[in-house]
Amino acid sequence: MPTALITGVTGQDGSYLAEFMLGLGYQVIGMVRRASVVRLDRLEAIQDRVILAQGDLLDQVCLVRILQEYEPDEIYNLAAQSFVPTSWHQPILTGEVTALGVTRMLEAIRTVRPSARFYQASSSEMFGKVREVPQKETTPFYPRSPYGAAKVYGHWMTVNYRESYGLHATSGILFNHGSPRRGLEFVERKISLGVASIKLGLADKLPLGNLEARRDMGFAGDYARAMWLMLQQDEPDDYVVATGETHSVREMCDIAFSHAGLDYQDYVVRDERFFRPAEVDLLVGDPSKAGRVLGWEPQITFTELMHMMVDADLELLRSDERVPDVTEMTTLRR
Ligand code: NAP
Ligand code: F7E
Repeated sequence: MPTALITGVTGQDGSYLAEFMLGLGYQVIGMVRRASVVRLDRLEAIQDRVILAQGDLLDQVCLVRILQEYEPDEIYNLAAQSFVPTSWHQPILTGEVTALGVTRMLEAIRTVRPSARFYQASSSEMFGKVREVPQKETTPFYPRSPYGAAKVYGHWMTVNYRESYGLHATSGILFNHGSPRRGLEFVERKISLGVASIKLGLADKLPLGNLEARRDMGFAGDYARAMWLMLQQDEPDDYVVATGETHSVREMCDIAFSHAGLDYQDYVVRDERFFRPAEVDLLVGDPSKAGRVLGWEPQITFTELMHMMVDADLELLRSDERVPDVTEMTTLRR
């Protein structure tokens, strides 16, 4: 039974990847950082089958120890400070975790587990102010946030450890992907939860920032499969994972509100606090290499994703569960 280590296992992607790999027969080690209240909600269905290892990307020694103890065959580095607005509030932390954290893991691998295959969760945010449309593996980077810059560093360190030390180190350049498990502060989840709240009479407005930004957005479950496929290749490489379509935040609103029988124009209000110091206006990926080499293609369309998320949030709000209001935590003063 091969062993996989997943950092960021408590996150959206970590939970989908862990589920997928358990289904393939892997032993899954999930790295979890210490918190005063441990949140394993996304792992509820598989918690008894994932081995949890306490660790943090800020701590080099614990990474070495985890690799020594579990001897993983595959390592998926999904942990990051992943919310772009927070990266302006906490640029140093974002650099420590999202950028240097990659080097800490690569150094641990090089030192104690050089045979392991490594996956780095790179991001379309690296393309930022895009130099080419659509964006592909060879498109130059122009990050527009501390988060984007940190991901560029992590990407290049992955490439450098591959070329310098011969590690099987792969960078997956993933475009936006959501799901019912998406963090509440990301726009597609904020919209789906907003629609559900309005539909059930729990809110009457949805404050949003830039409605004209365009994103290439797929379903997280499809993207987890692509991560695994990348590490099954004989040679490590870089891959863009995307749908090839782009949609504005306005279109996201239209699709989500319409699904609940509502008109978004009656509820969405412009809120300056959600505009960013620098915006990424247009992302659209060219996933043809992933299709050709990995045989990967997305199964869930953008519209299906938005419908799935609205339905899941309606169900969530109809249950007794309390949903925290994260709005005030995620605003940005310019
Ligand atoms: P997410 O839901 O925000 O999950 C991030 C994970 O990282 C959580 O498990 C979090 O743990 C963990 N983490 C944060 N700081 C850590 C630290 N210092 N040490 C160890 N773990 C830490 O993110 P996601 O959407 O699943 O994304 C997964 C990865 O893909 C991230 O690297 C993200 O930057 C990247 N990415 C995401 C997208 C997307 O659209 N979703 C696209 C491209 C790339 P806690 O639960 O304890 O907070
Ligand atoms: O913003 C606009 C906002 O925060 C998307 C992360 O997973 O994908 C994600 O980063 C767009 C931006 O995601 C609101 O200005 C308008 O243009 O959902 P987001 P992101 O910044 O694209 C990449 C690939 C990652 O790697 C990241 O980890 O939506 N927008 N109004 C808003 N965004 C938010 N969050 N909230 C609003 O009210």
